[in-house]
Amino acid sequence: MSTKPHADNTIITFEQHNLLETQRYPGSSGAFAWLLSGITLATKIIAAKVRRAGLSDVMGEAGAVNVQGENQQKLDVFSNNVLLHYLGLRESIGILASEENETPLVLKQEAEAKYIVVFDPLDGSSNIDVNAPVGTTFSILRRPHDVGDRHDQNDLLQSGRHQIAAGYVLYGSSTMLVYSAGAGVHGFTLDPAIGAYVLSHENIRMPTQGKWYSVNEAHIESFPPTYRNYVEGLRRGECGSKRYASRYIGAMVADVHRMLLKGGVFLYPPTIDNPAGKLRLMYEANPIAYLVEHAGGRAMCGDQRILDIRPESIHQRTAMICGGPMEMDFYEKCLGAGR
Ligand code: P6P
Repeated sequence: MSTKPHADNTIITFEQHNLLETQRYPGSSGAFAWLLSGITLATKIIAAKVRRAGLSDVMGEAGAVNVQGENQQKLDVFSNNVLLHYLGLRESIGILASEENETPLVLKQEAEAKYIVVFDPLDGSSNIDVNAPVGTTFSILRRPHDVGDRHDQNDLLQSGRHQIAAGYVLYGSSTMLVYSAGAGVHGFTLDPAIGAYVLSHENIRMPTQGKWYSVNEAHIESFPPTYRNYVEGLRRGECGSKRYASRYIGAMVADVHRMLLKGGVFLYPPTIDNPAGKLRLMYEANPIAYLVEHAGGRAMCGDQRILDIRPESIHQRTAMICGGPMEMDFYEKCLGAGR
C-alpha cells in the first residue's frame, strides 16, 4: 500500500480516481461517477457538522427512537437527511435504504434508475458527545435484471457478494473515505483546505498478522464457546505465537479501519442481548466484509461467509468476525475444533 502523494506531489482526487477506473469500462455513461459524487458531497457536509458538533446544536438525542429501538442522536437525523437528499438527486438511484428509515424509499421506476444504495448514515453516533470517532457506511447494489418493470423494496435483498461497490467514511482524527469497486481498496483523506477527498492510501492490503483483537469483552461470558475460546486463544499466544492486546472504540468503522491498516481481527459475536448478533447485515456487515475481502482478509458469521448470507429483511442483524489471514485461519481452526 502506498501512503505517499505521488512522486511529483500531483494529487489524485476521488473523482479523478474513479474517472480513471471508469475508463476501464468503455461506453460507461458517467452515471456511477455522478452517484458517487452524491456520497462525497453528503459526507463532506456531515464531516463539517461533526467537526463543530460541540459548537452547534447537534449533540445529544433527537427525542425519537429509530426502527432499531435506539434513541436517535441529533446528528443521526441530520446525517440521514443529508444523504437522502443528495443521493435522491441522482437519477441513477432507484432505491435508497437507511438504518434510520423503517422501509426503503423507492424513488424512481425508470430503467436508468439501475442502482440501489443502502447506508448507515452515522454508525457509532453515541460517540459524538464524547468526541470519539464515528462513521458512515454504504453499499451499492444493482437493480436485479430479472425483475419486471417495477422497482420493489425487495430488490435490495441481495447477498453481499452482489455488491458492485462499498465503502465507509471515518470521521476520526481526519476524515477518510475508504472505498472499493472491486479493483483494490483505496483510502482518500478529506483535505479541508481544498474540500476534496485526496488519494492517501492506495491499494490497502491487510497485514498477514496483526497484534490486536477488537471486541466488547464485557459480553464474553455470553459468547458461544467457539468465540470465547478464540479470544482466550489470542491472549494466550495460540495464533502465530503472538500474545494479542486489545483495542476497542465502540464504533465499528473506527475499529475496522485500524484492523484494515494494521491487521488483526474485529468481532461482534452473538450475545444474550443480541443472540443474532448486533451488526446490521445490509449496511454494516456487508460493506465491511466486501472491503475486508478485497484487502486480503475474510469476514464470517459462524461458519458462513458474510457475503453469502441471503438477507430476509433490510434491517436484519448478524454476528461478524473479520480479520487478516492468520487471525481468520486461527478462527476456522477453533470452529473446526468445535471449541
Ligand atoms: P457495543 C454502534 O452502535 C455499533 O453498531 C457498531 O458501530 C459498534 O461496533 C457496536 O455497535 C458497539 O456495540 O455493544 O460494544 O456498544
